[in-house]
Amino acid sequence: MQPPKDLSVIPEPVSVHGTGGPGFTLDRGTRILVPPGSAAGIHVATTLAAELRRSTGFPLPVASAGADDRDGIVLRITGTGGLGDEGYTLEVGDRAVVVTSKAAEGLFRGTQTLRQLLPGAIDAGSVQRGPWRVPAVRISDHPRYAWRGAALDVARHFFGVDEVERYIDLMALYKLNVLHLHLTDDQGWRIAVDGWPNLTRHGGGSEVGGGRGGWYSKRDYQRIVSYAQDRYITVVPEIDMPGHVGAALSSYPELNCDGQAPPLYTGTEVGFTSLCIDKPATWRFLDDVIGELAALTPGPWLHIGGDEANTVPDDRYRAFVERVQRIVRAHGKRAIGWQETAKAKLEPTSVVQYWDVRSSADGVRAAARAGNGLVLSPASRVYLDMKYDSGTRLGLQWAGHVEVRDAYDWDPATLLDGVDRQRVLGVEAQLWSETLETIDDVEFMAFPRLPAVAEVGWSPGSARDWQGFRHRLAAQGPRWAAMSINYHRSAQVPWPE
Ligand code: IFG
Repeated sequence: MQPPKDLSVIPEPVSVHGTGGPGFTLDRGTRILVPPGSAAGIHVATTLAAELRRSTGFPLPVASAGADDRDGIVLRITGTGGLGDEGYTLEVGDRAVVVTSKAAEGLFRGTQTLRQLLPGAIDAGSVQRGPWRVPAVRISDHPRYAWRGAALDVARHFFGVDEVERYIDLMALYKLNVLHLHLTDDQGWRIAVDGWPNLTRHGGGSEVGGGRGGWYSKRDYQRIVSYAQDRYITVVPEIDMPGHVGAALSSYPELNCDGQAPPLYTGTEVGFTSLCIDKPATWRFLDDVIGELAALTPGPWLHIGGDEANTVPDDRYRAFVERVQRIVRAHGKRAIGWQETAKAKLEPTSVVQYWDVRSSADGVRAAARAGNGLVLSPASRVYLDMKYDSGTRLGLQWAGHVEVRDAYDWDPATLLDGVDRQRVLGVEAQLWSETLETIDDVEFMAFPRLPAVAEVGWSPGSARDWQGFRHRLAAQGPRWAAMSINYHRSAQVPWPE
């Protein structure tokens, strides 16, 4: 049976069927039932309960499901199933909503769909009037790509823990599962390193335009990591090297070839800095930084940057990348680098992130042919710091204007010809902060384009079409208003009045 016409779930699930009947109504007596003994399942349930209690005012107790328990929101973990760890089924009857998955991660993804099946007011931060109806549907769903990322540049302008947690909340609603934090650049160093305290004490104290900057203590960084983990989002920290290192060079004279520490840079040019590749101090520095960051990062990846090292000759660059990969491996992590790193001999587990649509992708193709995985971030599609159009106050435009449809209407499987589809691990939206100073700025550039990229990463290519998406996007407007998201009312989307 056809699902209700006004259904708006983003990303579009693999399959949605109407099941007839009145559907389910959340009320004061609703309980959230979890598999007995599953700590992860209980965690998913308590996260959901907290969100639903806030806007309904209902008690929504979390309880262990008895064998004959049928009523309420029932979360089930099967431990098996072809939909994978992130896949789930969601069945809405008149007495229960049942979310079933092989693993707790899939339950969490399914609860994001449940949120979107409820009226947008369910996501408000205060008690709203119901009724809280869930339409009678049966959904079976699982992601197309394993890597569905969003990158946030906290180096050009610093964003505090609360602001990063807000961004994580917005990512989670659209089933994104990788947060790439661009922690270091010419304008700022944002993560404390015990062995090199000046990196933050000096290098963290500024930003583009000369503002006060800021940085994460190890405790702050761990808060971000656990907040992300609670939402099944993996943090991928980036220490950009050998270029984009002005804040580190300004913090330690010995890192500079001439022994002189330049002043902190507050402009927005790129490509003019580099580590002093032949100095022993540089390699002590890199081993300490990578080692301390790896110890703080539960995820398997460490991003080594590698972009725009314009002052480094190719042979020195290749030797640098090859040596840094070995350090990353020695600290138990796998390297991911921008597409320039494909010039070097990559380790089998290293991943190449494609971004620069102005230059040849032949190196990326060669890496894919050699078996390396790719993450696709084509700037003309997913660089959300690009202006929507010439009227956008914020943002840059070196890759052109990126409207919502540009971010949506492309296929990662066919973006780069001559690349085996199996090599594409997924997609990642970038948000560089040269022109972004507040979380409102971040939200304006990320919404509505981030949900578009999320659907590109999650939904089957066959299920995606721009006309259908733009209407589902419009129906998210009231939800974003309820969440106080400062979104751009793109003229491409038929927003409800
Ligand atoms: N390219 C630079 C970023 C940032 C960006 C702004 C990459 C990999 C332009 N490198 O994107 O640091 O300046 O759009």
